[in-house]
Amino acid sequence: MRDLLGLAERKKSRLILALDFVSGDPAVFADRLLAALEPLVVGVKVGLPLALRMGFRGVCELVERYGSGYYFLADFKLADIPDVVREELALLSEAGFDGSIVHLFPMGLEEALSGVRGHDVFGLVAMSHAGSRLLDEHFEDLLRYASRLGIRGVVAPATKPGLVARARAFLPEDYLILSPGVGAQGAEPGSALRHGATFEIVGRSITASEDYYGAAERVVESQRRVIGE
Ligand code: NUP
Repeated sequence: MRDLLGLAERKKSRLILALDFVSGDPAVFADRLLAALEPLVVGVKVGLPLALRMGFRGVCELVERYGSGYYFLADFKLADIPDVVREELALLSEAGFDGSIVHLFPMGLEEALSGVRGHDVFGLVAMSHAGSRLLDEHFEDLLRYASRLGIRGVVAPATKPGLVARARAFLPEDYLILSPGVGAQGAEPGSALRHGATFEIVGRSITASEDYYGAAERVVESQRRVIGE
């Protein structure tokens, strides 16, 4: 399993690339991005749209080909009965993923999540879009639950920096906070780090850019100004 913080130190970056939307052949597109962005990007978050376009075998090949340079995170937002979540995590781990994002609202996941060895779990405690009322209303509950689970960390939205700050203040120190919503959804690069996030998840503002290397470089430069590197 790849060392997320070790890779971040080495690359002096806190950027996790979200791969959802592709143009052209998905395998060619992903290949081109991952071959170029390794110096800047710490982790690659694979979303369901990419997996549906490439097929799961294609995703596994990507993980195998680029596994030495990136931490691979599966964002399939698992939300099921504990036995099924346990099986999903075991299969994603077997496929080479280092971590997965899960919904916490089904609750009762203690055993399912603690049984996963060598695979990080990140729980969603709020979502980045404006209408996520139900989750946001239960933010404190979800945070408390996340902190009891002994997982690797949480996903909290860069678009709602107050929630990132509250998550940082509440969670155990060793919990990581991954923040999506930077770029296409409006948050500025570096802003979530300033509020206590450990990593920023960025998708379309890089993947849809003609100059994706330049776009990633600008994100990482902003991040370096915050983390002082
Ligand atoms: O609350 C969330 N918001 C969010 O955007 C939780 C997420 N996991 N994401 C994911 O982050 C979303 O699925 C996408 O893969 C990425 C943001 O991409 P973009 O808006 O930077 O393109």
